[in-house]
Amino acid sequence: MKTNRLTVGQAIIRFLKNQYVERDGIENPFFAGCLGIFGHGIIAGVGEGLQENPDFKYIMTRNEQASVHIATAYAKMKNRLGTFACISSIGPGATNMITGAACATINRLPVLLLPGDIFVTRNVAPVLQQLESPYTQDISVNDCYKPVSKYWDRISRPEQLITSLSEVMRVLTSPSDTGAVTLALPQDVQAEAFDFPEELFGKRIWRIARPRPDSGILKEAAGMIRTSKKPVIVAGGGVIYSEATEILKKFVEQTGIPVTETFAGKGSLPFDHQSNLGAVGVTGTPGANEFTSQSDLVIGIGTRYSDFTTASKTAFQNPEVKFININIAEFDSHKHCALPVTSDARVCLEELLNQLAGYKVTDEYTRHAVSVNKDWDNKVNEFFKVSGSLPVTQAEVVGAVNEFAGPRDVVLCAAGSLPGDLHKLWRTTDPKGFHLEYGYSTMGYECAAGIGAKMACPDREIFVMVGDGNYLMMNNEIVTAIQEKVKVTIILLNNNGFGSIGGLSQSIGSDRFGTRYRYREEKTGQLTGEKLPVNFAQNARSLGAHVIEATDIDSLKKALKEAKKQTSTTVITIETDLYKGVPGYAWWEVAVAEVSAIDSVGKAYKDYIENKKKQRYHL
Ligand SMILES: Cc1ncc(C[n+]2csc(CCOP(=O)(O)OP(=O)(O)O)c2C)c(N)n1
Ligand SMILES: [Mg+2]
Repeated sequence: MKTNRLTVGQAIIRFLKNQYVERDGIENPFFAGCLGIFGHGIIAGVGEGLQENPDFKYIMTRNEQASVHIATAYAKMKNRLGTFACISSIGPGATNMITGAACATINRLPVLLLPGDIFVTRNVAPVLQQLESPYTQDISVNDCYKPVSKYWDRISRPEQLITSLSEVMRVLTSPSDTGAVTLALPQDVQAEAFDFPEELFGKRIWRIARPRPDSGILKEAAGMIRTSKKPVIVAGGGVIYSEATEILKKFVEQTGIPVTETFAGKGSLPFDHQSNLGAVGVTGTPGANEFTSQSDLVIGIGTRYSDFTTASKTAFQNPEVKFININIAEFDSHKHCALPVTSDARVCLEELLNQLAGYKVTDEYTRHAVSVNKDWDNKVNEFFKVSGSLPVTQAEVVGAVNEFAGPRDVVLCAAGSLPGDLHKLWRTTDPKGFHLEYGYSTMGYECAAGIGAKMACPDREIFVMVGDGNYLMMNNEIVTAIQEKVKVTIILLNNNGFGSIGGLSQSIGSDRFGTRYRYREEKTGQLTGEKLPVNFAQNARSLGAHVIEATDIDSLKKALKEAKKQTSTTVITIETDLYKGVPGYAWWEVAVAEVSAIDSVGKAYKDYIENKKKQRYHL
């Protein structure tokens, strides 16, 4: 056997740079490189391996959590056909990546995490940053990755790498099982040499299959559709990741079945397609929610049915409602006791369409879909209309950015009140135009993720829309964007606090307690004083960004034009109204205190119990 004497760190990098994926005959390297921050737990192992392999790009970031967000956003834009490896030292560097890992796993997006780990030799323990345990020596902070990883392993001997790396790739490239994969790398083992078999470093192509549906189940699905009166599609992220948007369009044009879209599924059809009812669920449009509420057959395609999609299980009110779930993951296809059509969305829709020849919903049903669509379009125009009063509303900002963005450009967001407004209002024209991380809704995702999205799609403008709270949580990667000459446009909406959680607080009777960015006031002892003097423009400028301060919609429009001409990352700041939001058209279950000394909480609890009555089990 021909062997190569390499350290574990060197072997990992040599292996990673030879992994490729192929789908539909198109082949690409799976890893775009490695992101991270060095420390004593990684520098001599993987760090040295990276230094020896300059053809595997190493990008230094500012926070390990952000590395994972960059990788996640890259993977999302690549429809899961590419990602980055993310490295960290041991201890806090490693635990910093756990939030990112959870975010990737929940969103079903592949990221490879390589945290350093404590010495396996143990005689030097406790090493700096080591968590000691009085009941076992076989534990470290990296065990915290277990529930948030789809595959987890620790390399305690160099040769374990040989069997582990194939599992790493199997899971990362599996459309049904993908998520965060964690390979914990003890700092001594990383630097140890071993005679690795030469074949480990050969080019390997992982073929991404498109599993076809079971023929019997598909026939049953076609039968259910034919006998349904009010079928509706819930399009999730799976439609986009499987590149099923073209066939979905054909499917709805032949059958007339209207489409509603989840956060990850928005863009499955262009917003102005007559059968696209738009956003569904808690942040859905009135039309989409009316259709799902009355539907007797819900066809979920590539959706996890999160509580935002199901309006906390109140979205489907027809007593006869049944579900067909087309999903690559068996786990999701069985949700709501659906007919489980476990398969790739694209091939499944092709086959299903063949079985539906001659079937079409009634003209009346189609006419109604068209009419609610028109109503919503007019409503969006109203929200986008500039009133002239200051501070501007968030909806006016969304409107201005949406109007300015080109058809292939991308809006990117994750947490706050923006996701809901964007879900409802944004007019998406391209399947990759709407990048919302709303599986984990990670505050801090935005600025980092913008870099990943731009690296995946350099030919698109990336508009990162971010609230002041999210920006304050993680704006550090602006430095990385400048370092890598990656240009994104960040629109920072400052409403001096949490519009989202403030509104939520009000709805549970708590009067926005603890949700505003204000000085602590002596008189009240609470955060009720003047607004805090944060200067966002100065902050962004200090990190190296080009900054434009807008005050109204006119200056915002000018700023967007100027930002487009810039070649480096640009931050546009604008103050927005904390209180003027877009209304919601469905319920979301958030717990309310059952007993309270505050009257408004008692009232909210009564409403809560009333709303809960609409909740259903789908059995
Ligand atoms: C890491 C994290 N912490 C807390 C939350 C809960 N949370 C969701 S949105 C939000 C406030 C976001 O503030 P901002 O970015 O200013 O947006 P706004 O609500 O004002 O629209 C909070 C605290 C979260 N999603 N993620
Ligand atoms: Mg805010």
